[in-house]
Amino acid sequence: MEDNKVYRASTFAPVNIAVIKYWGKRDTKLNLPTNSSLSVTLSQDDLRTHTTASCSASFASDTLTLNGQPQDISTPRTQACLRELRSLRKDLESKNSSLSQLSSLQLKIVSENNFPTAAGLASSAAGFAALVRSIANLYALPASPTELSRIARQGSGSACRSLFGGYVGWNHGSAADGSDSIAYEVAPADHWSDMRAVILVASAEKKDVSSTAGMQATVGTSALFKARAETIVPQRMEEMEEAIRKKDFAAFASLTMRDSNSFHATCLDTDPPIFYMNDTSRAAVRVCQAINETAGRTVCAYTFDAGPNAVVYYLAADEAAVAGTFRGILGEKTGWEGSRGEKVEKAGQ
Ligand code: 2P0
Repeated sequence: MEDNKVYRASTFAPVNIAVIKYWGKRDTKLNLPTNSSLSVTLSQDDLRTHTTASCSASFASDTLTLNGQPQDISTPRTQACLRELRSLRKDLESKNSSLSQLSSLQLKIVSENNFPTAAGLASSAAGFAALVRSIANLYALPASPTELSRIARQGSGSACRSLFGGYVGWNHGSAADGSDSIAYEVAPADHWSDMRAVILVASAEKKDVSSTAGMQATVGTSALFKARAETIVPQRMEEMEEAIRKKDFAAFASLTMRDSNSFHATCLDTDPPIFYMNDTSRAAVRVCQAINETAGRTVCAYTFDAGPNAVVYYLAADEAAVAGTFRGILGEKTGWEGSRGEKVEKAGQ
């Protein structure tokens, strides 16, 4: 191995937005969820993380920067991802002595998000997916997206779903070591390629209550949570997979909106209550209802994550009725960031 040679690999990872929400862990160390979840991966032409991983004997320590700012790489979650990836590379090196000993070199990881970090726009999902895949590429690991999803999950639960495009499930699994808590493809993007998402940025501020802290407060105190995890979500997972298989937008939309409401209801049922949606969010719900009523059929579906921003799913044929309506009112509404607060994404990529 040349002394100061720098080995390098880069990747993009897209944001995913859940339509059946992950909220609650049965194991906080391994990020094992109490319920399964399902998401749509957005186009990586739009919201995405770009990460370059490099390693060299000239690097003194592992480092991570995000948007030019040094990050703490010593957190147990990041360390779990690095440990697993290095161990897979070590296995390869032990089987093939002609391979460079990259597993013993320090890593430099450089990430850029092209959207606000930690504002409920799934930044940790794209972030850990890109981190894991860039290092897997650097190490030339023969790991499948499923195997990488198991590793990325330990960085951030929702990250496991960003290793796949299209419509993606995440099995809660039952093994204590998390080996079966992995993401899987429900349908590829081209199965339902006219799905679109408009993102309404009510606030690009960092959220008050982190997902990790919020979901464990819900697990510990919400009476509604048990019913959601044990009964409501398992049934919705089946119904949502069927809606996607049949490309039934009305069913997809109804399940998406109801599951967002159910998730935010458990947040409100947490002691002390957690408010992620605000007045602007509720205005977006009412606009969606009005759009559907005017159309005389369901043409759009809102969903909110751990923040006030709305993601509204619709089909390309209804672009004018949905994105057009939001475009028409954005400039007039206080609370929205004017036209900058609206972004049309191609979903299901
Ligand atoms: C989701 N969210 O399914 C849900 C809906 C927020 C609301 O996954 O603690 O950042 O890193 O595993 O993945 C946000 O939680 O939490 C999330 P950790 P994560 O997309």
